[in-house]
Amino acid sequence: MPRAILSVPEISCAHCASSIVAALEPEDGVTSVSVNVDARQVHLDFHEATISLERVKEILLAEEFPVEAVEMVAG
Ligand SMILES: [Cu+2]
Repeated sequence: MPRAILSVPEISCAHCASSIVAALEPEDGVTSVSVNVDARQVHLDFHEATISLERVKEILLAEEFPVEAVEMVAG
């Protein structure tokens, strides 16, 4: 299962983190979401066959958290 680290510069506080988790966690294909506020990163485990990274970016953009960069890590 892929794991992505998304750089999201707009993350500034715990409220941002809970908004992001609330937006992504219910989505089919998302198995784990965590937010590192200090690093302004979202750590995401997901099933690529069910949800694309592009869809994840759209969801975050709709919440006014544009994704600046994506790093894929072994998962
Ligand atoms: Cu905030």
